[in-house]
Amino acid sequence: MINPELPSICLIVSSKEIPEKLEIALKAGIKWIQYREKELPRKEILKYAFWVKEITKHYNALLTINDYLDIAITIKADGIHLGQNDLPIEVAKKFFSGIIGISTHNLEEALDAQKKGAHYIGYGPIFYTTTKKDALEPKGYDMLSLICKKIKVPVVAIGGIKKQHLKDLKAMGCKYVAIASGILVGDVKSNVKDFLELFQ
Ligand code: TZP
Ligand code: MG
Repeated sequence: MINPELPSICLIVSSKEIPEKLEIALKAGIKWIQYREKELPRKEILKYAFWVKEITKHYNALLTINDYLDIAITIKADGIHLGQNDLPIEVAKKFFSGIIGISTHNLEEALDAQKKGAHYIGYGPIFYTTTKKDALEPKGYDMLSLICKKIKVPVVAIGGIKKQHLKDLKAMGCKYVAIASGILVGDVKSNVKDFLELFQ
């Protein structure tokens, strides 16, 4: 796979949002879902992953799976998202021909992921977040702006991003964001509408 077309907004969901909030978001126009589950046993995660796959397929949206390559392969997901402590990208590439995204937290990690063939990188957390339990200190805008300039594959900004940040993010050349609470807390339909209007 070479340079997949990625939608500009990735919505991160867990089992808590399946199926209601997930379906509202997709109906409202979200075209990229990442299924991310940290708490459940693997068997349960697989069940939810099949369910998300069915729903995203219905809405013609892209689906990436966080952490679990075996599950991504089993459900025929479009992509896998791996952290710095997950399976190395070189190994994932041997078994999976879909989209591979890598979480990064500094320029070195971003350059390394790009060199090893990541199709996109995640970078963050940009702001404070409670969604990720072990999130690092917020990185702010400056390094994001540099990373967006230096990295050729899509850079997906993540962590605490809300509607009010989108204008600044766009202005610094950031074309992709991954969002959980900014869309999932409150009125999902109207949040999606605002995000699409402000960022697409
Ligand atoms: N990785 C870095 S921050 C984060 C993840 C999964 C959480 C994103 O969620 P939110 O609610 O948009 O901060
Ligand atoms: Mg991970």
